[in-house]
Amino acid sequence: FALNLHAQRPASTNYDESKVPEYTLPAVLTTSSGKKVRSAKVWEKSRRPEVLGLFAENIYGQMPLKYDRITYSIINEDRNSMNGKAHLKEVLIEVFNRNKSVKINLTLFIPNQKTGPAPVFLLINNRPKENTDPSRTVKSEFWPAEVLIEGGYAIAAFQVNDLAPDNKETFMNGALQLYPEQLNAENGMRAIGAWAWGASRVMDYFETDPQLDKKRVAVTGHSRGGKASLWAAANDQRFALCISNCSGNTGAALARRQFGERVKVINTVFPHWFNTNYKKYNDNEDQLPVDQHMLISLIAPRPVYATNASEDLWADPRGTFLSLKHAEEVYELYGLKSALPEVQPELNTPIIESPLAYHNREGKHDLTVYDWKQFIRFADSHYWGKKN
Ligand code: GTR
Repeated sequence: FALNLHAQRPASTNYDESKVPEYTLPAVLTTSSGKKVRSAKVWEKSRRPEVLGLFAENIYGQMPLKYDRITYSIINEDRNSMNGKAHLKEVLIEVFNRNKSVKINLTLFIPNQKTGPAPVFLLINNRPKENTDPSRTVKSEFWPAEVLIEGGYAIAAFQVNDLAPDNKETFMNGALQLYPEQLNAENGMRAIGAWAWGASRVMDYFETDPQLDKKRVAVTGHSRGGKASLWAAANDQRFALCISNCSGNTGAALARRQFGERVKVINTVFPHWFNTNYKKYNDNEDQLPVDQHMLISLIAPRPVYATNASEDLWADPRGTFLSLKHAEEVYELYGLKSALPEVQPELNTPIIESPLAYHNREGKHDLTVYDWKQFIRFADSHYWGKKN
């Protein structure tokens, strides 16, 4: 997989800061009719829906909201997992629409030491299922469930293939079965949209579980999963926090910088991730009516944490930091002051006590225990004002 992945990176990829072209970002606070947005009220009433619509139309596709029925069954449960520290629930979520259904397998650990409902981290898992092993025979840094339980958090995950197999030939064999009209639409939902849709169906389940604090659910993802976590939080305001790890192009990084991965490459290698309209922007980023700072802005006033790894220039760490910076003006409409510095922080220096949070970890493109420990600090500080 890794070898293959690097073979798909063109020799023309730019990693040189001095070769980043000059660019002008679309103004997040100016409506399409040229009106300047000066209040949270006007943002929410007119500009926010417009921006959300532009992302759906040009990139991620529509987000279907209706379905006929949803059922939840606990298929396995252990009140004494992790040596009594956690309550394991394996939940089968089945969503029905027009005589078709999709099954989402959720793994969930809830801390036993907690009085009252527990806040939750939900990972949109784009790695093999073993990374979220319910039996804990396999322990992975990618989803270090014990660390989260120790920190007082419930931890949940579902695998993206349940919603849309990550494959250009078979991605439609999942949530898209419920919405076949999406497939023929140029602005229709595709794989990343389906994964985000799945996160919302998991949220539907969380709302029914009295052991969980549904006002404190963080949606998290790594890389392609991190693109989906941003899109999920933009659409579904029930997510209290959004964390996007190494999400790069069409995730948290600015497209117009044309640094590392570009729109044409992502659309060529992963044609099933985004809608058909997005292909118009191949080698044509400047024509996009949005850039990724506007996706982050859609999540305001809820906190967003975007992270990178130093060796992962493909995901443009600097472009991710700048994207957060350009979202600041939307948070300011809510009276929220970001603590991000003017220039990209040093490696391993998380800026956490801020509605727009950032770190660039030393090392490779991955999700590690270091990252998760920062996510816990981020949630602690936003939920309980706990200082680090
Ligand atoms: C790469 C892709 C990136 C990122 C990554 C991943 O091949 O170019 O956009 O999503 O995969 O998901 O690990």
